[in-house]
Amino acid sequence: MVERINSFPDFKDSFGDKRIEKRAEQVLNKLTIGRIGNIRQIAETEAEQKSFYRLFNNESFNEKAIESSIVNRCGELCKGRHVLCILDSTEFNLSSQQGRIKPSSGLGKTTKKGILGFMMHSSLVIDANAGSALGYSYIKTWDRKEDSLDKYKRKYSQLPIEKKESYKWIESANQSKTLLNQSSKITIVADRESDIYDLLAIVPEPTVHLLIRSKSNRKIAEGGNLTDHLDGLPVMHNYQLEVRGDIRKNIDKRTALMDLKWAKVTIKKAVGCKNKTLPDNQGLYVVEANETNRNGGIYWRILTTHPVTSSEEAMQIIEWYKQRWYIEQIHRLLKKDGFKIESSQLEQGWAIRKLTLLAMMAVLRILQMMLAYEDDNEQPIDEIFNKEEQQCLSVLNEQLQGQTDKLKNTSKHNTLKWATWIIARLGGWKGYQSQRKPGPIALQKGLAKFYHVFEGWSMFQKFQKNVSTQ
Ligand SMILES: [Mn+2]
Repeated sequence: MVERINSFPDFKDSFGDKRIEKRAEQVLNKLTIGRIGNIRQIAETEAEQKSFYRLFNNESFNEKAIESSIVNRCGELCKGRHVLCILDSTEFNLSSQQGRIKPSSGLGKTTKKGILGFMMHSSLVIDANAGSALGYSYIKTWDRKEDSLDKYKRKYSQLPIEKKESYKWIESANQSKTLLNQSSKITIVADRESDIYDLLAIVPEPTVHLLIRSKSNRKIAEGGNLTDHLDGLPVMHNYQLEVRGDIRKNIDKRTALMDLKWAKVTIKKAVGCKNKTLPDNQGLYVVEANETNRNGGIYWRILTTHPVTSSEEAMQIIEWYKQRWYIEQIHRLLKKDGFKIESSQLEQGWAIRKLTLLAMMAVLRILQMMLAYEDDNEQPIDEIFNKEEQQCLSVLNEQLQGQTDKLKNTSKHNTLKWATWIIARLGGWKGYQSQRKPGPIALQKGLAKFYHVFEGWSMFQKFQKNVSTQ
């Protein structure tokens, strides 16, 4: 049997200090159990609380080292697979903590005027065929300088891309390429903010593809621009899209009727592109999905290096782009429903940033379980739970299954879906076949309960072992 690599870092040899490594692992476990990014609340005793604060203020426990222990794990997991690297940025606003936070401690401007915070850019890695989440191939946090002049005064548009914040798209794509060089194929997926000519020209390789939402109505060598070109084409395919309603974003739940078009195009180099070494044009495919008969409905125009010559291939592009939703879920769990990073109560910006990196790993496990139910992706359990955890899950499984067939864990024993059924049941989910899939809150609650049980269970195991060897 292949030895499966667990997607979670153990921080072994990460910080050059055994005590720091052990403490970091402890905090990650506590974050998973505590379901909140607040040190005071996850620590059980005052001494523990103090030791956690010391950890976050320790300079050997640094962001670079945390990042590499997280991403290196992902590199090993990706061997031989086609992976999607879903890139996205988000910002954390620490307005409620403004009075508490020490000045010049790693926070800066945000897009909200006068509010301190920091930025994060990351790459979530998903198996393109199985649909399971494997980890991250890039994570970086940074602060925008508080005292910097505005973009106009800094002559921002004149700067080479390496000097701009938007270089993050190229840097994260390049790092993912290097880190995941053992994968069979990489597809970089990103939203409109990443529609940058430099990215289109630099990143693609025979085994590295782009799949990005188009923002600019670029000029094309075929004549005219993208919009005109697509408007001139007939609708090539229709499909239906189930839209999840979202009251906060004013989106109605509905079945959208979509028109699909695709074409091969040659995009011309952008006038604003400062890099003289890049080619004057770039061949790509464009896929357009447009909701019919609805003003302000869904409209996606996607640029990709994957060949698109049939409706199946065009639909595959749409399916892959849809998976961008998962990185938004990660950001939401970090901020709102889950870890509430924005009210962490730490006094140093650096510490909050390090905490956020650890919380990214805790959130990953929730996403992995959500995906296990969403797509039936059969992710092997060994990638998420170790052998001892699996034994404990087996015992719980017996307890949680009912007398009737309606309440049975029907998934294969070696899959994450099997474990997810147990975890979700612990979190209050009813578990009937007919019921809705478990949501993030039930999974978080269930995971917390599971680790409390597991702690006791492993103590008992050790005790029994000691007794039997005496
Ligand atoms: Mn974005």
